[in-house]
Amino acid sequence: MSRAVVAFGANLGDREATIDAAVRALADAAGVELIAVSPLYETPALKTTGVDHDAPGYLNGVLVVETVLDPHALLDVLQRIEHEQGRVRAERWGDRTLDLDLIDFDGLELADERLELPHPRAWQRAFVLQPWLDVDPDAVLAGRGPVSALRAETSDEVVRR
Ligand code: PH2
Ligand code: MG
Ligand code: MG
Repeated sequence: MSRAVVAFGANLGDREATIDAAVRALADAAGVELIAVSPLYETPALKTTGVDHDAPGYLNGVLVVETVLDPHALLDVLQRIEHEQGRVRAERWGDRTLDLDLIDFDGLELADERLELPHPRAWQRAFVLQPWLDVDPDAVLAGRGPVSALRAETSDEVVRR
């Protein structure tokens, strides 16, 4: 059994309904057991050009799962759920109905053409670190250290729902 942290984000459509459906789909996926769901946070859209207060805001949070799947098989499940929830892949960091990102998988460090673990930008995003801390105050990000210390260094705005 492995333990994985999955971050979710949505900034188009009925964000909460989409997230609810995604959480249910992940809990129902073969070989995946849902362990924890974080509180939801309202966060301004981060674009490649910086924070964009004119873009629709995100609802962000994280899920903890236990799984018998390997990281790539879990990624397949996440991408299937994104697709089912109407995700269209357009521009990088563009608006989306649902984004599911694999953040951590048993503290594994790997990088290939499909997947980088841990998620390469998680360490600097309060919208990932804060909900992760809520469900696991002792969490550690592989290669970076305690999530609590990383969170203290971030300043992007997260407002708990
Ligand atoms: N995800 C992105 C880009 N920008 N901004 C917020 N607030 N929340 C996100 O989840 C997010 C983002 C790329 O995945
Ligand atoms: Mg993302
Ligand atoms: Mg993604």
